[in-house]
Amino acid sequence: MKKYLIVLILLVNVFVGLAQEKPNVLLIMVDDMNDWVGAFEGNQQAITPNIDKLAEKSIVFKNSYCSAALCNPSRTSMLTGYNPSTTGVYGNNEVFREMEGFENTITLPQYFEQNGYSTAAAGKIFHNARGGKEEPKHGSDPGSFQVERIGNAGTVYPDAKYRHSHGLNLKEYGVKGSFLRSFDWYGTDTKDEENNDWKSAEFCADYINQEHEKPFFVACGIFKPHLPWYAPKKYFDLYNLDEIQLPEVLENDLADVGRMGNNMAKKGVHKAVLDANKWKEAVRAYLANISFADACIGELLNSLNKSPYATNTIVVLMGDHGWHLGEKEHWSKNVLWERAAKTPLLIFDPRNKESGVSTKIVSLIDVYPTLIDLCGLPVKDDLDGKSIKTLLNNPNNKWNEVALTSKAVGMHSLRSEHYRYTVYPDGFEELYNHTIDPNEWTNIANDKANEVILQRFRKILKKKLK
Ligand SMILES: [Ca+2]
Ligand SMILES: [Ca+2]
Repeated sequence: MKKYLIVLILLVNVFVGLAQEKPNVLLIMVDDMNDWVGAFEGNQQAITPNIDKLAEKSIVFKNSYCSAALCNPSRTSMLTGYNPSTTGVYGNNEVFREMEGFENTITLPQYFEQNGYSTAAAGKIFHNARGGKEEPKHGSDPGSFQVERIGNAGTVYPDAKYRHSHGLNLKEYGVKGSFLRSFDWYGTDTKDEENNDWKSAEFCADYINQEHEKPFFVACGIFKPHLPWYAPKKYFDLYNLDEIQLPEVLENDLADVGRMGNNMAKKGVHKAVLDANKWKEAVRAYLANISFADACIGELLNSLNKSPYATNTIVVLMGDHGWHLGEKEHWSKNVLWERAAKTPLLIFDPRNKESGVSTKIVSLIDVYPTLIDLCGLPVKDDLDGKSIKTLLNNPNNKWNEVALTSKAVGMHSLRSEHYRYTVYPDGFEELYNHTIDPNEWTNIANDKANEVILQRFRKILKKKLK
């Protein structure tokens, strides 16, 4: 009798297991968004009510880092699950499918499709999977999504006469390349819904609100606060220019970062901004564009919450990397310091009773294995990251990981709980003690007392690069 009872209980468990549907996934990726978001506390002035509301019921990862502080390598890494040092994709021009051995990579959405999900995307998810040789440049890796709305530019451009109305003459300051054109801001006379990010949010909202037979994986790429900072004027008006607080900076901060570190910083832009007294304006423009991104995200989340899928959809929100606004005389990204390497990550799992903040060190490379884990898909054992599910169960669980951010071969940075270690191809090293120096002002790599710490980081890096 007892035997039969055990068999019966086992069978019931199997049927209950089969009947439980897999959760859906909504992944929101915000381009160039640093931690100037209310819930992430990188800037107290930031007005981001929609992300903050989502954060309240999520696990917020306040120490989350990208694999590379640039669109293509960061996104490639997150979506393939491989570090830049694994694929060789460090810049914006490489295409992972053209790298030897990675032609048939199963990307994150493809893995979900293989495991019974419908997939869709809108806006910029992949950066440049077609190598920029074909239009559309952004948003697509052929085969990654079943349904896709590809959109490139972020917003409606103002009339030509209003462009570069900030009056900066960047050329005079030795600034070159696309920055000359794109480093601009203006509060446009446009409605939210005329802007591309809003359309991407609407597309994803409409997709979610269809009837779904299979669980879905939908990715929404929000292009703002990527340059140029054109957003509807009402988002600029949220911030009083006179009250804008500037980032804390140290004079001659670059004195101890070496030749290559100095070369990374866009010092010309910083000088131009200072000379024209436009620092506050630029900071306000970035904040305004984050607020606009937040409004688009709110539109999408409100729609999800009203849908039949509100209670079985995991929401993951992230940036692709951070952004400097004058710290270390640098503007933009693509450097190995904290402000560029750190980017928001939060995960809302409606099944999770926990919410709160985790200060453990996590990386966007962990998103792929984490989502597999949360959705109960088979383990994919060739990924470089690690599931952070244990931190969703308890944000303070034991966790001793170190995040790797890379810029080029031989140019890497590691972030542990207390330190940032960076090495350049010429062997120059930086070491910052975050316990007492959160702005990374003082490079202590030269201090003989830190040799043991340096040796430990050199060893970790070697292991990470395999
Ligand atoms: Ca980006
Ligand atoms: Ca310094």
